[in-house]
Amino acid sequence: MGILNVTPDSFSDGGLYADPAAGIARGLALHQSGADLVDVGGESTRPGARRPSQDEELARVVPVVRALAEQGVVVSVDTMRAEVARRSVEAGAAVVNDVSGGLADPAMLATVADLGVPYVLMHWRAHSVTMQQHTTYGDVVADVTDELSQRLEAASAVGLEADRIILDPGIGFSKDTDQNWQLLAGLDALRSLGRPVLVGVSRKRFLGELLAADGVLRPPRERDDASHAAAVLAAEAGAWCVRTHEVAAVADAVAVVARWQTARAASTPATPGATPGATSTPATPGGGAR
Ligand code: PMM
Repeated sequence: MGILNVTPDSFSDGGLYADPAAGIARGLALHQSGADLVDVGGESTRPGARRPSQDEELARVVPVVRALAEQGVVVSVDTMRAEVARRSVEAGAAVVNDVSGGLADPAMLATVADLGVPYVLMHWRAHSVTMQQHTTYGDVVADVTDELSQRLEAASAVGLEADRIILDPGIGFSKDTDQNWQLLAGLDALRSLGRPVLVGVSRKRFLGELLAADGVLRPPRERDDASHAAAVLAAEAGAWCVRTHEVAAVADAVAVVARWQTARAASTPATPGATPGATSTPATPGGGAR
């Protein structure tokens, strides 16, 4: 999944693609670099970000979604608003990616149920302004898995069935650095919910902290090598999709992981009682499971 933030204020690429023509060109470039999905977002979710109005978000997102979809790009729309999801799908988006897992807008789950597209349901506790005040967990892996499971139930209750849902632990959202690492190391727990898992680590702060020198965080645009390593580890741990700013490198890297896994599967004797492919994959348009 290639990241296209058509915002003035995202943490690593804010302002670069705020102009629709620049956003469309970037989306096409991500597609040509090997992105199975291009994720178009019009609201920055960096800690402390101000929310745009719905009209601002629509004006940023819909023209870019439409132009990319018309040119054959499989687009997901990164939004917490049901109306933006609806208008984007009408403009050609194939997937709704909601970082709030349906909590920010009470109409979201029913809207997506009605739209009939796949839905990325991310773990979330609060909007960006206060999200880092909500990092209390007993066991972060167990609690995130449990809260996602409750969201699956909420989705099912309004007719959005689990077979259309992709789960995401929400790296960096209401988590401190250690909690992010624990979640990445504990992806198996999330996978036990039986849904494909999407992981977004690209250029995030916890990598900047890992690579800090003399107490100064590594800047976002100098975190790509670490982001790629984390994406590879997530893919190896069974992530179905990884979200990245640098598609070409990550597409090559996950191709290596996939080939490695195929070779391992061929050389490993079948375990009695194991269920191959226990995680079913939603029919993501154009998307091969990675
Ligand atoms: N992270 C960001 C935005 N959208 N969507 C999903 N599903 N998962 C994520 O981890 C995620 C997301 C924030 O990062 P950005 O500003 O680089 O887009």
